[in-house]
Amino acid sequence: MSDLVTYTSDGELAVITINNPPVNALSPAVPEGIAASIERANADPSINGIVLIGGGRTFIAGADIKEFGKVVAGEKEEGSLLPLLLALEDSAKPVVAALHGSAFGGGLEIAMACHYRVADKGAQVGQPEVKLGIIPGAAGTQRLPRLAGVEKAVEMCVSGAPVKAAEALAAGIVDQLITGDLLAGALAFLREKIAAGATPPKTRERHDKLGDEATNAAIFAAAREKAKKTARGLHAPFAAIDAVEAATKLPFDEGCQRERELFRQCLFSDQAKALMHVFFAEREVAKIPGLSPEAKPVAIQQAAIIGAGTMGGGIAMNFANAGVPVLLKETTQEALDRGLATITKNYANTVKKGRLGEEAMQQRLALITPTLSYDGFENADVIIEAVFENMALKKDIFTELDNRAKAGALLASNTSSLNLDEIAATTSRPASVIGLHFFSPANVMRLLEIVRGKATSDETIVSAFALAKLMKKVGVLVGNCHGFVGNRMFFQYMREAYFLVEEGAAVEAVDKALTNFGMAMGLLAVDDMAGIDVGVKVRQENAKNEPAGRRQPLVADKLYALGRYGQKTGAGWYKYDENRRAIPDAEVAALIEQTATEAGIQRREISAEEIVERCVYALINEGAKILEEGFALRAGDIDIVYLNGYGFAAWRGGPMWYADTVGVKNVYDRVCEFHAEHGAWWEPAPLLKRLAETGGTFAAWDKAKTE
Ligand code: 3H9
Repeated sequence: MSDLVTYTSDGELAVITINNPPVNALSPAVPEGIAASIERANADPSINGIVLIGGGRTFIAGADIKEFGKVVAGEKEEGSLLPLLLALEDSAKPVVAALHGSAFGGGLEIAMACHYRVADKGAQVGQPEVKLGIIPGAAGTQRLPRLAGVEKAVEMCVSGAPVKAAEALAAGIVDQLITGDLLAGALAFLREKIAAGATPPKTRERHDKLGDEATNAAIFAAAREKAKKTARGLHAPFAAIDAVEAATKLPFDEGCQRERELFRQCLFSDQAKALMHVFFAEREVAKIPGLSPEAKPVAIQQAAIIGAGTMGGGIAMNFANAGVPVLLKETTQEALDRGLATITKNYANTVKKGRLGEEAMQQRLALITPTLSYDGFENADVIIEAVFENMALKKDIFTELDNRAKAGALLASNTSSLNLDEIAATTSRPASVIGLHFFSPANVMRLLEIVRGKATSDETIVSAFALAKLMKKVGVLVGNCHGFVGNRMFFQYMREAYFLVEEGAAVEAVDKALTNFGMAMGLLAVDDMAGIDVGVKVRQENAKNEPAGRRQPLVADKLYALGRYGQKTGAGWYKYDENRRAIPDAEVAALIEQTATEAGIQRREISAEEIVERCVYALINEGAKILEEGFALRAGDIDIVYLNGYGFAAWRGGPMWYADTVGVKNVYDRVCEFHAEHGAWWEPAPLLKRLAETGGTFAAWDKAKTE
């Protein structure tokens, strides 16, 4: 028997326990161990029923995702769970799956092949495969509609969202909820069934919930329509619908074969590889090599924020949402009132959408204490400065904080561009100073750049990561360079969009090429949303540090001069109707053409492919520089920044993963062409060159660094 699966008995019942920490993923020895245990129980005349349960914190979180990588790379044969599932379902002795934690993916598929399912109240079940770019591959799309009905099965397989135990009970996925000890409850449940002489039901033989053709057709059509909007560019959600449809039209075995075909198409796709990369990159990002294991995060019981503007207000909401009391300081009553009014309006909108109760809103608001003084700051465990980007002002604030904050408190700046070390140097405790770069709207965006200064201590870093977790954000450690990781790359990315329109691409053509590629928004629409005035100021600031004589964008400055600041003024690169819908503007097209002609820029047709290459390869080239200079720890970290802060499509894996997908050499060759054509902005990153010349990848570079 494998070590990962143990076999014990409780009187006349066998208990099969899976012990494959941390999440009981289905590494090969697990299905083997379960199969052997089922056989043993069936061969033992003293046993008349079987409980299958997970040891540790969960039932089974699904297939081992690492194994998929090996299958796709051809390093390993693809196994199938189907024989095990049939063995479970055909077991002469009844089998009950006892669920706690997560029964996800292959875990739920195993549970559905058992005759009964009982669940701890806190358990969750789900088919999250689409989030990895695949679909259930062990009859999940065939058994789930038989238990929960077609509509629920489609919803679960297409969204990948987990379902809580009570909902799973209502849907018919589980048969009973257990209060108290799960194993004892499962044993009692099974004894009752055996005493009643019940015939163990086989899910695959059920048809009562498979619906009729007309109703099902409407369900599938609606699901496909919805997926076109919510899963733009993704293949797996559509494959999941096809597979559930097969359950309604084909006998079980044929349905399983169809599912298998669709599963394999997805598994070997670039989308699945990219999404599995994202899964692991999200978990790697919090692992910081070299930190002292002794470094422990400070407990965050009281927070304080300076500045109640858009950023400060959003950050205060993050604390309130996490149940942490927060002081919110401003310099005038008027600014404070304005800040609180915005926070209240934001919460009220969430209540209106039905995503928050009125009482919860009041509780959260009550956690935010507005103030005009520093009183109470001495009790704060974390203080975040979120005033506008002015070094002198920030230095004054940090001097004040140094006098007031208690020892060990985290002193953070939300600067997006200023030198953190200079800010830290005004204090007597630079080890406690860190950058926390939130993205707007700070209460919504998942990304948090954690900026490590020269003197930032390990304790401060682990505390910042703990804070990110508390706020349900993904923290990424970055170095203290201009623009840090995200914006430093964004400058290059946006610049290419500006240049492309001047060279002949229509504004809407640039945006469409990028959204077709998978970006959440086109870059020029982003510029209009963020504010052309903001972009111009940032560029003017950047230009001070750039070598003279480089080509600079021209049209954005002209839009600024015309007062076309973007959405907020109703016009920017686009004009906007009363619903803030972007409409292409002939005036802008004329302005671009005139500006380009005056500057002697040769205008030409530009393909969507070139638009994507110019914008995305600019990101990759800068990302490679950042990596080699050590301002990001891993290429995967850069991907996480772009996926969570800049609307890069997850199924592309992020810019650095995308470079590997296209082939680093191909990217490098194109960068060299752009360099020859467009000059110094395109100086190839030495790391990109090296990887291209040695057949390397960013993924391998990451791996070599962590080994
Ligand atoms: C599938 O089942 C296909 C089937 O149809 C069968 C076809 C044949 N594999 O997230 P955490 C690791 S597809 C390998 O931090 P949490 C994870 O990397 C699968 N490793 O914990 C991390 O490692 P490390 C469908 C996995 O408590 C550690 O476990 N299932 C897997 O916040 C802890 O993870 C899914 O997609 C895995 N399946 O959340 C479920 N899962 O410590 C994916 C986790 O070295 N998993 N690890 O960084 C999850 O959603 C969450 O991990 C879970 C726990 C909710 C379970």
